Amino acid sequence: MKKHRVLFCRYSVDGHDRGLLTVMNRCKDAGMEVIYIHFHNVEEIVKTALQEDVCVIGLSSSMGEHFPVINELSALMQKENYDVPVIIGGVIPSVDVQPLKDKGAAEVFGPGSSPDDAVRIIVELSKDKA
Ligand code: B12
Repeated sequence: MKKHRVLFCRYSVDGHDRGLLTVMNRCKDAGMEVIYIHFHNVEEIVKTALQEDVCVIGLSSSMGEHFPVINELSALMQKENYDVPVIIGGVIPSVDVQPLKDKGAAEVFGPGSSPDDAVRIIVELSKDKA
């Protein structure tokens, strides 16, 4: 399998990393290249994604900042004319899933979601780019 490159990020001062670490390890086990940054703003996220030429951006948000981060990221990506699928996980209420998708998230992984499903979706989303 060709390597899938994924950028995982925790936004701002969000220190919750247990779920994200599980997902990242599962991705590595599946043969993906994983790049991980944390405590970054959206400008740094987009800059890193471009530099690293990633197939998918995976955000983690557990401090109730999922709407601001998706809004800011989508706006910046549009401005830069940069198009790569963005997925988001973390402590996200189920009622927020569809609104997040409407705002640009390709998929949303809340509490109790399966890391194997995340791997499967990432492979699917990056198949044209890997
Ligand atoms: C453990 C925990 C902590 C630990 C974090 C340890 C660590 N290294 O992660 C500690 C004690 C450090 C902590 C601190 C704080 N916490 Co806390 N914490 C929790 C708690 C109890 C569990 C989170 C967890 O680990 N769950 C287990 C993992 C496996 O699940 P998960 O994170 O949801 O991940 C799953 C999916 O979401 C998915 N996933 C996650 N990210 C991503 C990313 C991608 C790309 C993908 C595909 C999937 C994915 O993968 C997992 C698969 O199932 C939650 C409450 C809760 N019920 O969730 C509060 C909670 C998240 N914490 C909260 C708060 C307020 C804080 C503090 C501000 C408390 C304080 N006053 O100091 C600080 C913040 C510190 C900081 N700077 O971040 C609030 C957040 C409120 C909000 N959303 O608005 C919560 C919801 C508690 C609450 N009910 O109030 N916390």
